[in-house]
Amino acid sequence: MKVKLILPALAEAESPFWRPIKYSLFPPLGLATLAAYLSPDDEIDLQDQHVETLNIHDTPDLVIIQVYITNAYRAYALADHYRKKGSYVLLGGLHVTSLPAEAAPHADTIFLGPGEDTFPQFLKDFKNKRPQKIYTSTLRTLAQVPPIRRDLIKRERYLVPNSIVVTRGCPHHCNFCYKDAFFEGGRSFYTQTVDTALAEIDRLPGRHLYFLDDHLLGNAKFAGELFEGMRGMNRVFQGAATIDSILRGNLIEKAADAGLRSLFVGFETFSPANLKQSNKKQNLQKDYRKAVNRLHSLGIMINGSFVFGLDEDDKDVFKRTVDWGVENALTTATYHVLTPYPGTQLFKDMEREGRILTRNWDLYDTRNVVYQTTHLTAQELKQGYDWAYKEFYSWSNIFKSSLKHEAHKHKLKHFFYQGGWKKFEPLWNMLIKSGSLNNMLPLLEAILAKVPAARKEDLPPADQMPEALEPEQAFSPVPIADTFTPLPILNN
Ligand code: B12
Ligand code: SF4
Repeated sequence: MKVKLILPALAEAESPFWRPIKYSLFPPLGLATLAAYLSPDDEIDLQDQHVETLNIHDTPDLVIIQVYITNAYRAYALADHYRKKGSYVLLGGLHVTSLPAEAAPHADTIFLGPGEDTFPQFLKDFKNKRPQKIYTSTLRTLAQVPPIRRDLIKRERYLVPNSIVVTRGCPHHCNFCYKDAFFEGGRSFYTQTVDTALAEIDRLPGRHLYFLDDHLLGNAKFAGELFEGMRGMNRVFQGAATIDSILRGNLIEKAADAGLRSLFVGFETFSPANLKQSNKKQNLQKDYRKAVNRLHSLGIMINGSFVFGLDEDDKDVFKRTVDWGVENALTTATYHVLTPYPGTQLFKDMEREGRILTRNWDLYDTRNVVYQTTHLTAQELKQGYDWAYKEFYSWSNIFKSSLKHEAHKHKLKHFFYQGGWKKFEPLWNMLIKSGSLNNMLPLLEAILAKVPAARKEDLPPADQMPEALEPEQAFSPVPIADTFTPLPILNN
């Protein structure tokens, strides 16, 4: 059977703010996971529209399309196209799960929730010529998951081909998050066995890994054993976790020992009222600064995530948030305009209150205001969000926050990491165009090498601190392999 798997490009691909590098980070892991259930005899073509031009002139027997909210319209158009040609079309993923009635007219079969239980069932039914219209996932386990078909991934097109997920979901229930809706009808947080996770890690070439798990430290027992098992593997990795898990016990030290070098942390807001409204209990009464210091003392860089537009936010929230990030030397910051995704509790609440202003899903990209705000006007919110990004990534703030670190090496890492991500766009584009993005991987691995805790003798004399440098100068005199830090980060 001829099978085509497609990740359609997000709407942003056509916007003037399109950043090719952001969409050349990670391969389509969900689709490669599903492909593992296909037969070795199947002729499989996996296409990711973010990194290649789609060939739509073929006629596969089966077409599998992954739908996110901002690629939904494109996904539906592709589905219609292939159905007209006589292919059998499947739609699944987050957006289909949130709005099955919207997706169903474009597909022969739709899938709600994760695919590990429903997709193999569909394949059996399809073979027996009895496929159903809808499959809803209820059995939540990663026990029998076959190895991901990574051979179908065009590794050279991605900066981070070694993305990996070893858990699904998250133990928390923030009201703006997709996860409760997606995992409805079954467990919403579960893990692989430690042995399976270690075996998958072992199969990945090179040193660098990016864990895409929502909350890598979410199950302390699993994570502790995983890090224990990874200790001898000589890996460097990045991931995401919550504030409370950073502050609790010694899991974060174990993670650092295993190779954790940068962490995505959901700070979201400083307001207890906002946290309560968002049901973000795990952040309530937690000392954000203490979490930051703990990570820095372990040489772990921080990508802080913040949401603007929660009901208690006022005009000062943007400056407060940026200043805090600079003051606390966050390496990168990801800002979001609050976005009520369909299916979430937040969407339900806002819909009940008549606050949803548009159902144009292309605008649900966390950069646009799609709901009725309270203290801020929509314009203030959008302008404040844009200002926050510009301000945090201004050269003066990049300098300022870099200098907050004690170790000289850490200062330089921070400087180039932050600058590299936001200021080197032409270089990224050139690498993508020339197909050599993946050649940056060894550099990335070198950069993620551990920064030992600062000792006094490591610090250069005050007159040699990078304060004295102008931005242009700062790039040239430093050996690039030691400092240039093009670290990929999620979402900004
Ligand atoms: C990697 C990632 C990205 C990458 C995506 C590129 C890529 N190649 O995958 C990048 C960096 C580009 C990205 C960008 C953004 N992302 Co993102 N991202 C993720 C992340 C961390 C991992 C995705 C993943 O690989 N999961 C692991 C695989 C195994 O799961 P999966 O993809 O869901 O696939 C499974 C099922 O969905 C299902 N399935 C999927 N499709 C199909 C189809 C069929 C037919 C079947 C049977 C089954 C099926 O089967 C698979 C196996 O179970 C998720 C969080 C998460 N943990 O999932 C957020 C997530 C998807 N991102 C999110 C957001 C908000 C964004 C941004 C808007 C953020 C921003 N401000 O920029 C942007 C832009 C997206 C946009 N404009 O819409 C939200 C989505 C919310 C929503 N309701 O859509 C998530 C869920 C994060 C969160 N916690 O809120 N993201
Ligand atoms: S902690 Fe993160 S992944 Fe977990 S429910 Fe909250 S927003 Fe979602």
